[in-house]
This record gives sequence, structure tokens and C-alpha cells, in this order.
Amino acid sequence: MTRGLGKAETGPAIRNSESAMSRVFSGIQPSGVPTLGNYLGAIRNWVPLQDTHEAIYCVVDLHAITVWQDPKELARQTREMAAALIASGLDPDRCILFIQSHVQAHTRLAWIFNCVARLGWLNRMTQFKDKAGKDREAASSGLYVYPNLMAADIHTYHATLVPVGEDQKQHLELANDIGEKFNHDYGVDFFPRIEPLIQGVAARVMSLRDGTKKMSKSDPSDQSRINLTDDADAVALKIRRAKTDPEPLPGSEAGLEGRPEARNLVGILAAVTGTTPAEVLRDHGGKGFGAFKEVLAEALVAHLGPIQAEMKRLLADPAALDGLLRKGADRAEAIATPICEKAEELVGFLPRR
Ligand code: AQP
Repeated sequence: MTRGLGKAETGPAIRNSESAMSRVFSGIQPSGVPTLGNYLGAIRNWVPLQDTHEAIYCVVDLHAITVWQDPKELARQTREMAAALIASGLDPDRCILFIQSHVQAHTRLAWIFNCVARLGWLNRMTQFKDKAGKDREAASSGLYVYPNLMAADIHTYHATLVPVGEDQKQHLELANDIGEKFNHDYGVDFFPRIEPLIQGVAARVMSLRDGTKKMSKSDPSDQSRINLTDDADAVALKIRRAKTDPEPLPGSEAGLEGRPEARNLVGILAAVTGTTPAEVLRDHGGKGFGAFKEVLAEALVAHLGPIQAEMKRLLADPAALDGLLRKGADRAEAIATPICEKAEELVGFLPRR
């Protein structure tokens, strides 16, 4: 095996941008308004990593078009998502924040990975099955190879840590399979292993209409989710209408067994108040859902208010926002392109120059 084609030998551009801190990568689709699920399961956990790691975050518009997106809406949602990320605490000076389609290395490496990943691996991906639904024949081929693009997103930065919600764990395992197969096929030690980072008491926030289904920005029912842009009245109404069961809240977590909607609401309150489900139940056990939902709505409004105000401010100046994202893309490109070009060379592509 030809070893030694790892990070240290992939060119000066990589070495210069390499810091002693390990590299974190994560992305989010601009496929709708960011939800409380995206926020608690992902975005919020990205913030502290800016200070402990070299953090690279990306609005993944290439992923979003694996299902139909109205072009005008996609453009609007892409800016809105970027504003939501900054408003939630991502600082373009402390992390690299950009739009996926602005850095070509993602699609170039994804094509190579399309030729590395096996059909059998992709056939096992539950997200494809969920999103394609019953009519799989009508799903886009992009949706099918979505995990290959995700693997390229991460590997083109030699990132080793990926903070995601629990729903993305299977895709990360596939990204490791792809990296390993590439290394094996070309006799190199080029792509490092990736570790998922799944954090927080609300790693998986569930739909307000069905506690067994995850909260999703593309769920056809707006009542199923809290959008980061929902005003106080909308939040209160959605929480009031959230599905529950007739029993009062239990006094301990054991009592949440078989009660997915109750578990979900308790988890959300714990997450936004910085406590644990056990503490929430200690304080609210025995209460009916009417009273509990009022407490929850109030806590959510207090938590989301400052984020919404900052989003509004950022979106009022789209040129400034676009400028920040362009700078982010330049910084991302400086890391991604040399790694992608090295992969192309390993495959046997002739260099352009
Ligand atoms: N309900 C959730 N609970 C916890 N984490 C979640 N994430 C998504 N939904 C929940 C996490 O958010 C990050 C970004 O996800 P994405 O936008 O790239 O894609 P997704 O997982 O498919 O999210 P959605 O909201 O369900 O989008 P659509 O409806 O477009 O498919 C990921 O880290 C994910 O784990």
C-alpha cells in the first residue's frame, strides 16, 4: 500500500490552512425554514465548536435540489438559512460559513464517490426510503446518491468530526465506508475516519403531530413543526395544538415510556431551558398538558426571540450577507480544492496544468 498521502503531504495550501485543532464539518439544507429540530439537533451544537475546532459549516443547496425546489424560494431560503445560522451564534470570523454550490470541489469529489460507493450500500439508506416514499421510481437519482455527496462534503476538507442529529448517523457510516474503499482501491491512506458528534438532550426532536416521526422542515403540515421564524402567537398556537395523551405528566422519566409525544415536549423544554428531562419532570410532574404547554410556549418564545430579531437584521442587508458568504466560500475553497485535486490525481486524472 502506498501510504503517506495523508493530510501532511497534500500540498502547501492544505498545510498552511491546517491548524493544530481537528477539523469539524457540517451542513444544513435550505429546503425550508429552519425548524426547532434543526436548531436543537444541529445548529446550536455547532456554536461552541467554533472555539475548540477548525469549524466549517455550509448551507447545502446541492442537497436541497434532490427533491423539487422552486428556484425563487430556494434562493430566498438559502439566504434565510445563512442568516439563521449567524443569528444562532455562528460567527463568520470564527468559522468558515459558505454555500455548498459555491465550492466546486464538492461535486467533483462526489462524482468520484459515485463510482466508489456500491449500489448495495445505498440501497440500505433509510433516509432514501423515507423520502422517496412509495413511488421510488419517481425519486430523483440525486436523492439516491445524496449520501455520496455528503461523504464528499466532509472528505474534501479531511474533516474528522461531524456534528449531526441522530438521523444522519447512517450516512456518516457510509461516508467512512466510502473513504475506506477509496483508500483501499487506490492503495493510499488519504481519507481519514470520520466520527459523528451527536449532542444534547434533544438530539432528535419529533413532529408535534406525531411523536414517532422526526420534526422536518419539509413536512407538508406546518403544524408539525416550530419554525425558527414563527412569532409568539404561532408558537403558542402550535404548542397548544400539539398532540398529547390524556394522562398528566409523570414524575420521572420511566413514566414517559410508550408516550412519545409527552417525551418530545419534555425534551424540548429541557433543551431550551438548559436542564434535563428528569429536572423538567421533577418540576412539572403531575401537571396536565394545558398548564405544561403554556410553560413550554413561553420558554420557546423567550429562547427564539433574540435569534429572530438578529435574523431580521441580517436579512435587511442581503448584499452584506452575500459578501460574508463569498468570503467564506473563498476560505473553504482554499482547503477543499487541493484535497479534491489530490484525489483526482490518485484516481489517474491528468492535471489541468
Ligand atoms: N427533528 C430533528 N431533530 C434533531 N436533529 C435534526 N436535524 C434535522 N431534523 C432534526 C438535523 O439537522 C441537520 C440539518 O439537516 P438537513 O437540513 O441537512 O436535513 P434533514 O436532516 O433532512 O432535515 P429536515 O429538517 O428533515 O429537512 P428536510 O425536510 O428537507 O429533509 C442534520 O444534522 C440533522 O441531523
